[in-house]
Amino acid sequence: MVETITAGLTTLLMIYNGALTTPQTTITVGAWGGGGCVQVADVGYQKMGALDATVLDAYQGARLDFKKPLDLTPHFKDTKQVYLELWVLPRYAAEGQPGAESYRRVGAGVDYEIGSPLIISQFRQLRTLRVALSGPQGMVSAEPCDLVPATLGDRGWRRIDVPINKFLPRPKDEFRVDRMMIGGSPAEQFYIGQIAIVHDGTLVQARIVPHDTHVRAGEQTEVSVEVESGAAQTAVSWDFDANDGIQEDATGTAVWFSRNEPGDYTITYTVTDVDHNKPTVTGTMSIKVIP
Ligand SMILES: [Ca+2]
Repeated sequence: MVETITAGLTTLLMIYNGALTTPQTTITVGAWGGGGCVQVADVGYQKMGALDATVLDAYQGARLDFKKPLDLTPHFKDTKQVYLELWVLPRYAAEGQPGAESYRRVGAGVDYEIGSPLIISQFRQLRTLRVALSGPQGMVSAEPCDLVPATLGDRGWRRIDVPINKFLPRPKDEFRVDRMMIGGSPAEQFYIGQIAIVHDGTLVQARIVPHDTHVRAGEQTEVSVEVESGAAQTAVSWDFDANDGIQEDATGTAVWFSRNEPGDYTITYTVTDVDHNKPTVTGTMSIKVIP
């Protein structure tokens, strides 16, 4: 079954969707090293249930064993558009949710938007995940898998898309998986609501946010782009003066532009897929610096 889960992404293989028994396999969960993983009934409005995972470091965390090995062979062939996707929710964020109708601010790192179903939740500690897959043909692992803010979903659930070609070493031919291990650091507890193999054929798109076209010499003005990149993580680099070539004067989706010399400046932005799977996007904007 192929279902659309977010714009441009389609599910190729649902590995875990809240229940330990799926049409594909039966899953047993447990600890990997000193970590832990148990199935729980209902968290953060996730109706189906979730995995309650504890990771200690990159080599200790959650373990999922598949009774019937998952055949990932086809998904490791076309690696530029295929991702292993996990939906995760920091545990304290779910515990703090007082109810759908009464969001409130509950301390550093957790912002409940009043009257909106969107809850922005940061992990307290966890910064990177490490995911390993093993089976008769060996073991592959991907690290670090960054928890980037841009992949926030509804109600604090966070989408982590790990490019399949980040898993090393690359399987040669057949690749069947009977165990998945999820570690991370620094240590944290979080819920896993869904694990799937997804396809993303979309391209990176960048849109210039309206900005000042004139600025006084020495004064700052903000320039920014809105980036849509599907499952890919991107980085934005800026050059403030195309006359002397393209360098990196600033990084980030929104940056401050300032020049001391009056004149017409061509600003160039470059949006790069950090995993180099999607083509780079560049564009320019103009600003006149007046005396
Ligand atoms: Ca330049």
